[in-house]
Amino acid sequence: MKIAAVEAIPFAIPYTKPLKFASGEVHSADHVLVRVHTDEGIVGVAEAPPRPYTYGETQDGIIAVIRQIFAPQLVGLTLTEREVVTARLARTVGNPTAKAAVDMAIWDALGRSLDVSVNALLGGYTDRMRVSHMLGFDSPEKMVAEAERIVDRYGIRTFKVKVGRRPVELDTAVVRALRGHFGDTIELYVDGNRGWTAAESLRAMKEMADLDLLFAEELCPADDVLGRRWLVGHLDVPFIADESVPTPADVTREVIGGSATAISIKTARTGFTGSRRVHHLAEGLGLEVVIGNQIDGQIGTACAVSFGAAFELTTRRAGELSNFLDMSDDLLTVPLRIRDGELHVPPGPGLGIEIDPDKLDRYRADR
Ligand code: MUC
Ligand code: MG
Repeated sequence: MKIAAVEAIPFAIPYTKPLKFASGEVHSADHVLVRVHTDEGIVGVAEAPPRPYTYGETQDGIIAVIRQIFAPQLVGLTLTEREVVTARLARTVGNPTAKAAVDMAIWDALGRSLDVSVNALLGGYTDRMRVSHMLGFDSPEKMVAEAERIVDRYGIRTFKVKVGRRPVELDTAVVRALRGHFGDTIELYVDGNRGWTAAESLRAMKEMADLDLLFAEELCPADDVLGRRWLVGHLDVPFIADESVPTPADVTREVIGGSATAISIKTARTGFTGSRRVHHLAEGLGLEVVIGNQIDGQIGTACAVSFGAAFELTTRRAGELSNFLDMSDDLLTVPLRIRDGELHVPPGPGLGIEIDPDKLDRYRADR
């Protein structure tokens, strides 16, 4: 079965609650739906979420690179030639979410053609993950109220608190207020999106030393090479590399250089093929991993949970699988549901999801 066409369709779905963090903010899911068509009529899907302030990709740029550069190199390959796909995409440096979406849509098509789930193809460790929710910038009172809503409504008990690029005292007050309100009934960690210097990061982490944080993520830029190494050496919690590790080679560089001690695996960034490489590398090095979220919609979240639930290592920690809760709608016929703090892998072949044609019609941004 051969790849006959690769489609890239822009869509836009407003957020009911915009997410704000140190490197940007998101008010609308201006994503790209990627569909891989085979010559036998099977269609695999995935979504690419552009994050211009992180990787420089835009919705228009993703569409252009898929249509003009990637699709012509992939048409005619079979669904099982995924390493050929990977090698061809790797000729282009960058464009991580465009590459990842193409890769995942091919895996979805493969699963559908074999009548097997992608989760089973990848490893099939379990069918669900515990969920971690991201709390964007707001006042301490509003962030505690939001966490309370998420606990009550979805049973989620792990929170990643966005910090950085605003007064350090405000960020630490948020984390202190959350711990004060919930006591030891929730897990907490912080993500700076490169918003602090190394010295600010250490000051903040010392100030929060009594708050029992699980991790610190990307508090300062990886390009502050010695500063970040110094910071990581002074911390007594794992330091997660996120946007500094868009490829397995970056993981090696950051970890061997002493600038990271844990890894965020984002299927939106490394697809299934690259995420598997990152997973195996992390396992071999004995690193903690967290399934991260590139502020994915439900298609991307189905990808993340299919991958995260496929391996033992990725299920040890709650996965970031809930950003879609802040969106006003989505494209799936059967929406994802988080219950009792868990998200199940959608049942069925491939990713187990279907695109609702009416919803796609309503939200597509190319007409
Ligand atoms: C995260 O973990 O950083 C925000 C920016 C980005 O690139 O990803 C999100 C979430
Ligand atoms: Mg992050």
